[in-house]
Amino acid sequence: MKVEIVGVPMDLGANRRGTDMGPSALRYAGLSKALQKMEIDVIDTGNIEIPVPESLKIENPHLLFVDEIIHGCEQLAHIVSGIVGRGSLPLILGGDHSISLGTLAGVARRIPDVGVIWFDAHGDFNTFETSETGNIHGMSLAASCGWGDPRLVTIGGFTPKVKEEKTVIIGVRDLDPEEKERLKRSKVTVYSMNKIDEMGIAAVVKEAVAIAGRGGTGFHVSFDLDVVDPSIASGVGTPVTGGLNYREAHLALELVAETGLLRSLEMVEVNPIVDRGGNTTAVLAVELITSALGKRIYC
Ligand code: NNH
Ligand code: MN
Ligand code: MN
Ligand code: MN
Repeated sequence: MKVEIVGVPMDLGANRRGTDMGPSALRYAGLSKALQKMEIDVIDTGNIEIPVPESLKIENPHLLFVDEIIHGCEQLAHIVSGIVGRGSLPLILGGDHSISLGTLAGVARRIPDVGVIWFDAHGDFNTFETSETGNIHGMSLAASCGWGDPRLVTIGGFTPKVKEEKTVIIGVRDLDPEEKERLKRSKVTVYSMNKIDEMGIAAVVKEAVAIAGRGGTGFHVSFDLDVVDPSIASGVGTPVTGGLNYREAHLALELVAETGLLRSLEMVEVNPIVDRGGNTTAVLAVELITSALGKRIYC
């Protein structure tokens, strides 16, 4: 397997500074070495250039920094599409979750019927009309499914990137009121935390890969680190209690790896400046990446 890493130092889509340091934090946590140890052929292509918010003016409070986010996502889409076209697996390091608009545009250009498994405490299913914050990271899944601002929806030149029927969210425990109604009306499959408590993470992930992987075209995994419980992943912008524990998070990605259907992977929302344990959230993210890419404890 060949993996190509792309860093996206983006925090324009979130309400707090710091996720722009996510790519550095993951590299500092030993990402490339960990993959080389697994005998994965890994290339780090470096970072995309993203402006800092201090250099920008807010034009639209309902779609904060929309122009700059679109510009960054168009670049990312181009790079990711190139990686998939070469037969490599793109590993995208966020950055806040708005970058998925670029990742999915790049993947879906090459794999039109791609599925998506979205690990997140949140739904990211707002539009500019339902968002209470104007932060685009809370709109990225909705826009990828074709809902919201026309410019966001058409990043990469086509819409939708993914079909709701092949979209699954896992780990949700914080939805805005109108976002919840939108999700209920959609064909997206949602496994909230209480569903995971009830069914167990293994059963949930097995159903999820069947839905996202239907037809055998494969799926993208978008992993927002805030899906993990803040007691072991404090370095995220919007922590919510009651998340996945250490083994649940690993098992979920181990089961993903087993399917052989993973086409691309992104790890987002790591914010090292609010991490209470040093760089432990990035260290955890690196460990989780190795699980998703096939590292096994025993068999
Ligand atoms: N739902 C909120 C919003 O739209 C919060 C989103 N925050 C996230 N999403 N971290 O994953 O602004
Ligand atoms: Mn998210
Ligand atoms: Mn989230
Ligand atoms: Mn809110």
